Formats: sequence, structure tokens, C-alpha cells
Amino acid sequence: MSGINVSFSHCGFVKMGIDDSSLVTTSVKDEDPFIAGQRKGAAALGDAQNKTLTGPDWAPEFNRDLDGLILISGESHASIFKEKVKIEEIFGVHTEHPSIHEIICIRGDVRPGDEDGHEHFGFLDGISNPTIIGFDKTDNPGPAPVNPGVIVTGYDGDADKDKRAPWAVDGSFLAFRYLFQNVPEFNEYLQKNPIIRDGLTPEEGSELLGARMVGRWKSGAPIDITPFKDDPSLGTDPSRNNDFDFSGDVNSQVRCPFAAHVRKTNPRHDLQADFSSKRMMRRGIQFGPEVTQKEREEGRTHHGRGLLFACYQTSIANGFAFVQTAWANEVKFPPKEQEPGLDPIIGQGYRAMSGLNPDHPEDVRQLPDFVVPRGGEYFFSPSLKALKETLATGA
Ligand code: N7H
Repeated sequence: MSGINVSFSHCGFVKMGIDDSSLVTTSVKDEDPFIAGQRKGAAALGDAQNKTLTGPDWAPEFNRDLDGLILISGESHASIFKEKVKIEEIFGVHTEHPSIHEIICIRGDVRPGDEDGHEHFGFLDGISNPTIIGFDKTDNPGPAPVNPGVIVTGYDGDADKDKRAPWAVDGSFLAFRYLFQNVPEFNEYLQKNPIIRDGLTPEEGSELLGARMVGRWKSGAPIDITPFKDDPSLGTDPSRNNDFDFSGDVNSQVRCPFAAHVRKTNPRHDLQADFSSKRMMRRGIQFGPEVTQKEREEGRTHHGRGLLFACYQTSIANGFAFVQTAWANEVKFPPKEQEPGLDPIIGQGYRAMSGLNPDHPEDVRQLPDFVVPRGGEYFFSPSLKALKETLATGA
């Protein structure tokens, strides 16, 4: 079993001689992030800059133009490798005249055993994604369903649906980010700073601190529903694990910090205006090995690991780039009397937030970097029809 997705960056389309002007987001005042490319927009995303490179402090493979991305997924390394060889043959990769060059190949993996479905910090992921009108069952409690055009071009909800070229419908923009996670450091931070509270052991205080950074327990249970004690059966129950909207906690941070990762990236009841254009479909996977005993003992990372973050939307400017810059990195978001601070997981900038301690939510705590961006690019993932009839023929 395997699946292949092919997508192109703006420079890839230019190189192929394809006019991609109908992919520009009309509502963007400044430069469209897809057209500019992620490297150019990296400083605005908050990524650390490397003075000698005069660009972001990224892995060298990303500090250059990348024309496309081929995603190969499958149930085993063997079947994925087989597909990779097939693709290389099609493009003559190991011949004298290859038509594509491999710049970087990154292997993603689900985590082993009980950690399957959990990202490297240990939290269950992939719980909350937009429910799409016309595709999904819409009667599960949770955030309001969105129009299909929020994710797929050419449909209601795609603000530019009427101007898309015929080949540009039925596609989606892919924001890819190469995000390293300092897992031993994260664990050490939790262990050294447990929330002190009646009835909690230091271990439980550390678990609570992590849960308040994310907005969910490692099991997936939302802290807005169960603020001080994990409820693993709730975490994995799709009929209940998205049934919250922070409305019981509008102006206090007792149940959930305003800056908790899932509150920053999907503020639910905190925003009254329709923000469906900011929703995105997340489809990332982990990379890198499990934490070794040495790393655990030292609380220091020796082997790179993290998330191959991937999310789909019909506008990078309104989706990923907006959520990272205007929400996660914005100290005043969501707008509250008490300043929320940065998203403790992905926020880039002066990393401080309030609300971590439920009994003293006004305390502002400065946090080390837990997630370090080391690359990425914006791509457009076209439909099969577009690939076959337009892009493969250069028409
Ligand atoms: Fe996030 N994490 O483990 O802490 N994320 N995320 N994310 N994220 C979510 O609800 C994580 C990143 C969103 O609808 C969960 O499915 C990590 C970026 C959005 O309630 C967990 C990294 C961006 C949601 C994590 C990372 C987002 C979400 C809970 C980086 C966009 C849904 C599981 C290494 C700019 C919110 C779930 C909702 C959920 C984690 C990156 C966005 C556990 C470790 C870069 C929209």
C-alpha cells in the first residue's frame, strides 16, 4: 500500500514554464507568501536568522530554491522505498540526463508501540482538523464545519475560486515546515518546574504543566473539559474530545491558558468573527529516533528529531502564515485583559506567557525554545487531472 503526492513551489512552476498567476491570494496586500517562497518570509515567521548566510538559520538544503516536493507514504519502509525507486526511474535520476535532482530526502515515521499517533513530546496529535461541509459527518460536537474551499481550491470558501485557472482547481496549498523538537530539554523543563498544587505529586504537577502548554493532556483529553486531572478515555473518544470552546473560561486562565497551543491556533469561542479562512488541514509526521537513555539522563538532545509539519489550505497567507505570525507569535492574541504571551510550543520571538500556573495566572514565565524551525517551503499540490493534462504536458 502506498500513496504519492506531487507538489510544486512557485520557482518550480516558473522552471516548468507554467503560468501560476491564478494561485496568488488576491486579499494579500504585501507579497504573497507562496510567490515569495518561505525562505524569504522566514524572518517574518520569526525563524532565527543566520548572519553569515544572510538568511534563516536553516539546514543548508533548505537555504536554496526547492522546486517541488514528492511525498511518498506507505505502510512499510520497503513499500515506500520501492515507490521511490520507481519515481527515480521515471525521472532518470541516476542517468546521465536526469530531469530532477534530489536535494533532500527526509524519512518520516510514526512512533513505536503505544506512542503511535503521538508526536515526540508525547501528545496525541491529529485530533482536531476542520470538518468539511459535504465531505465529513457534521454532527459531531466541536468547531463549526467549514466550506470545502477553505482547503480545496475552486469551491465555496476559496476567496479566489472564480479566478483560478482550470488546472488550479481541485488542488491545495501545502505549507511544509522542518521543525526540530528539543524533547529531552522539554521533559527536563517539565520535571524541574512542576505546578505545585494541593493533591498533586511532583510528577502530576509536571504533567499538568505540559498539558497547560498544549491545551490537551498527552492522552488527547482537552484541559478545557478536564483541567486538573487527565481522562484518557475522553482523549481518544472522537464524540467528546473536540467538544469544548473555552466559553466557560472567557476571561480567566484557570482552566486553560489563553496562549495554550490549541487555543492560540484555534481560538474557538475566543473570537466572535468568522475565522474559517484560518483553519487548515494538518497532515504531519514525526522524523528522527526515539530519545536515547543518554539523552534522557543528560536532558540534552544529541540526535535530531521533530515534526515534518504539513498543512493544507487554499491560502497560505490566511492559513499557516497568518496563524504562525498573527496568533502564535503575537503576545496580545487572543485579545484579553491579561496579556496571553507567545504560544509555548511554536511561538517564535521573546518566549514568555502568562497563565501556566492556574492559581497565579498573572505570573509571566519565560520559556526556552522547544521547537526550532530548520527549513520549509510552500507548495501547491495539484489535482491528478492537472498533473496529467496540464503540468506533465507543459500545456
Ligand atoms: Fe500543533 N504538540 O505536540 O504540542 N498541535 N504542533 N501546530 N496544532 C496540536 O488537536 C504541535 C504546529 C495546530 O483545532 C495538538 O489534533 C507540535 C504548527 C492546530 O484545537 C498537539 C508542533 C501549527 C491544531 C500539537 C506543532 C500548528 C494543533 C493537539 C511542532 C500552525 C489544532 C492535537 C513541532 C502554525 C487546534 C489536535 C484545534 C494541534 C503539537 C506545530 C497548528 C499535541 C509539537 C507549526 C491548528
